[in-house]
Amino acid sequence: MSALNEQLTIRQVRARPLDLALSRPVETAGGTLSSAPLVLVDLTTDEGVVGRSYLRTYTPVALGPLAQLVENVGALIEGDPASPHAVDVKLRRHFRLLGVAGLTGAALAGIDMALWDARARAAEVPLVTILGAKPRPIPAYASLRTMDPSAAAAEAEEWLARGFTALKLKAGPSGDLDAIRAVRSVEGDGVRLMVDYNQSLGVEEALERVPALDELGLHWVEEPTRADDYAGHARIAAAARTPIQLGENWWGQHDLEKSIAAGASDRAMFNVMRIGGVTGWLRAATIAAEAGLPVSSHAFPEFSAHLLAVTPGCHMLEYAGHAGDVLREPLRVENGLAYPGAGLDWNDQVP
Ligand code: SMN
Ligand code: MG
Repeated sequence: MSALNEQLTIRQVRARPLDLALSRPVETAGGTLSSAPLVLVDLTTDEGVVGRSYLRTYTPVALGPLAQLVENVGALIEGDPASPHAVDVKLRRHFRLLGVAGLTGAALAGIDMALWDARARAAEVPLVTILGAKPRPIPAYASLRTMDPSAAAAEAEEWLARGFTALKLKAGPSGDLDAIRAVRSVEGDGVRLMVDYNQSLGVEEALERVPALDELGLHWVEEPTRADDYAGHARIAAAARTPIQLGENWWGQHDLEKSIAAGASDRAMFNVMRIGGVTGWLRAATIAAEAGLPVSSHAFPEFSAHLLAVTPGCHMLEYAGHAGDVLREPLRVENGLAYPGAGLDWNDQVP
């Protein structure tokens, strides 16, 4: 099996834009998502193995450009061995002058994830196995889609009835306390609650508001202020007893390093598309472990379940199955535990 793995050669990278309707909009202080704009990536090899991944652009206006970029980048590696590390080095070198944040970083991550998926398929094992661990269930939390206090409380009840024991509420500069109290009122004992401000507070405002939440025993407060304001977050983290969570907006391990150097957060949260795909996640996981930061995931639960299983300081998986409808086998989550699955396959509705 491993011999086949060694021999895989990249034939073609195909990327298709798909603006997936969501059954329920996702509200955040950074805007409401009424659809999930996805780029579906299929990486074919000469040996017939296909690796797959998907990317998210959050706004449909970036969908076409990202799909085109993924295919253009794919053309640079046609005929190369399907080795994620070698491809990572080659593509980073190619983009040294442009940089590897934003759409470029997303495109590289999508190709990296598809390469790892291809390797796992060629070896006929789940991704977690080729990364060196046994598949194991990962503690997961449900991210609420609604911010209005009574709607959020009703949604929390649905997730608790499904067996989740950890929830995340998105909040903004107004109505946050009402929503937190409303969700708390339906929780039983032992339920963890996290609150995500999605960068919506000014630093001075957060310095008042976040320490005032300390009495509520929240499990973390996420991105209270602008994601790249590491110094601002460090001041908030020093002022609050509640742990501060950052990371979904880190583009690669260097942003993580800047955040650690500033003492900006008590926890880390990787988004596999921004942190650099599977290869970038593994690099970042080592750095986070050395800094003693527990690591959770942001979005992309299907890949994250495998990655968290090999991440020292694995904390929690964010269950936000926004892409679930395009997958033949959506991630299995039972009683608040996520089970790393097989590779991705698109369902029959995907053209
Ligand atoms: C979030 C970000 C982007 C889309 C949906 C939700 C949020 C989270 O920051 O952490 O879930
Ligand atoms: Mg967030």
